[in-house]
Amino acid sequence: MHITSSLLLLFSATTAWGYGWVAGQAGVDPSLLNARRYANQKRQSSCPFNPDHKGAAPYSDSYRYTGAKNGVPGNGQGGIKVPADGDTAHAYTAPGPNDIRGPCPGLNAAANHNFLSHDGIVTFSELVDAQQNVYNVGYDLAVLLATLGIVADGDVVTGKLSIACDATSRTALLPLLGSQPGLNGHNKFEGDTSLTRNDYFLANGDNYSFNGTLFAAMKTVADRVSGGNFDRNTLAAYRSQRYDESVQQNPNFFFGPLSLLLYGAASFLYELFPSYGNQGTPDLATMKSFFGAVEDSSAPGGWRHVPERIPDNWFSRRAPYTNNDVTIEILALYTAYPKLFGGNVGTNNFDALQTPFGIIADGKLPDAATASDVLCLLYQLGTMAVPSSLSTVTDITGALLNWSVGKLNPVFQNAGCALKPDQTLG
Ligand code: HEM
Ligand SMILES: *[C@@H]1O[C@H](CO)[C@@H](O)[C@H](O)[C@H]1NC(C)=O
Ligand SMILES: *[C@@H]1O[C@H](CO)[C@@H](O)[C@H](O)[C@H]1NC(C)=O
Ligand SMILES: CC(=O)N[C@H]1CO[C@H](CO)[C@@H](O)[C@@H]1O
Repeated sequence: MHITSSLLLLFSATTAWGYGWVAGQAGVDPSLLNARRYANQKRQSSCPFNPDHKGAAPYSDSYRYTGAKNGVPGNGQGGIKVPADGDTAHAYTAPGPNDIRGPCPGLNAAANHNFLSHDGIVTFSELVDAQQNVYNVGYDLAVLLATLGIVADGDVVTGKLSIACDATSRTALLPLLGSQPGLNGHNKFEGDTSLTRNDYFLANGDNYSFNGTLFAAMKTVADRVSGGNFDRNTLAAYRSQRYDESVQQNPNFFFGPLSLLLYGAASFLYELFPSYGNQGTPDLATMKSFFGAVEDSSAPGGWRHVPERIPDNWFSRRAPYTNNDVTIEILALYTAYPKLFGGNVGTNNFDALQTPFGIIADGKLPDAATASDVLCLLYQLGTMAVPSSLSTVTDITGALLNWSVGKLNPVFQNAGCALKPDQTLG
């Protein structure tokens, strides 16, 4: 509790998640970081607005999937056809110009099938239910991702999150508390070295649009490494390549502890996207559907973007994909090509993180790190993240921590991590 508060103070001083790590390092020009924050503000002014906010399509008794509903855990039994035959409420519906879609293909696809609110303004419960019912993400991981998403980029008072750009007027109860940037907010949840999205700095602040050149590059690695499959070997090699490109090209490259989540997202390609999950094949056809990639020789990189879609005749993975499973994959992907945490202070001029954080020391995960160490690190990140709303008001600190501790402690009960006490603040 004491440690957490001082970390929070440290972070709120620099305002945005991530910058705190780099700003204090020797040789860092903090004005670059501020410039980036400005660009962020400017970009957010054109967030689409759909006056017709419907909420996710309700689950009927005929089509229950895992039974997850209103935030209540499902039964973890997958192998279910999604959307089920006859479940017209969850049929594919293309997003309109006023619907928000962002950097996450998994959430975009779920929204395009009304498992999340079609306008892209989603709630904690919608996120937890949809991850279980569509992909058979385990309840524990579904809660972890939804909590990290909302703490970092959403509003803990209303429990709402925009899956892309800043939609504060719709996610915040009190706009006074500041603005919530949505999942596009840089270096909160969204980070550099994404698979198919540009680094924020390299694309004038567009870190959320699908980039056909990057999709083509990922396919090239799949062809070279795994006979065209997007499996663990492919993703490990391609993530390593993306990191190296960022070091060489992006003077503002930042790779903090939260970047471990990007390894988790990479594992979703071969653990969640194939029909029957890890029992299916992570082939090109599957990736095309979930990433919304269409071959088109006139498009950049030869790939045009269309809305993300669950493939026809697709089944969710049989066993739930749990916190334990994902951290095993994070560690496997990382250790195949270990990378330093830290940031660039200029093009091809990388400073490793000097300050130890959790199990991270000397800028890297130690060789002896276990999946459960990684999981506890994620817990730590989830219970100390500074929401964007803290940029103007700092006295909701306690309530915010209480919120995420309250969400995470129940699912971390048996994870072997040192849990923070629920605080009852007067
Ligand atoms: C509440 C749950 C979730 C949240 C808040 C979330 C958020 C995000 C964000 C912010 C990114 C961008 C990270 C970056 O590359 O900079 C991302 C990437 C990604 N997400 Fe999610 N996500 C969630 C669940 C899922 C699920 C269930 C799946 C798959 C079934 C998924 C698949 C992916 C993939 C494949 C990427 C990488 C895209 C790329 O790098 O091109 N996500 N997610
Ligand atoms: C896509 O990514 C490539 C490789 O990083 C980059 O050269 C190109 O400018 C990007 N395209 C867009 C439209 O951002
Ligand atoms: C803290 O969270 C608990 C549940 O986890 C809740 O009962 C309590 O009211 C919360 N306190 C504050 C001040 O938010
Ligand atoms: C602000 C910004 O860079 N917007 C760009 C987002 O990406 C699309 C297509 O990738 C461009 O058309 C926008 O100009």
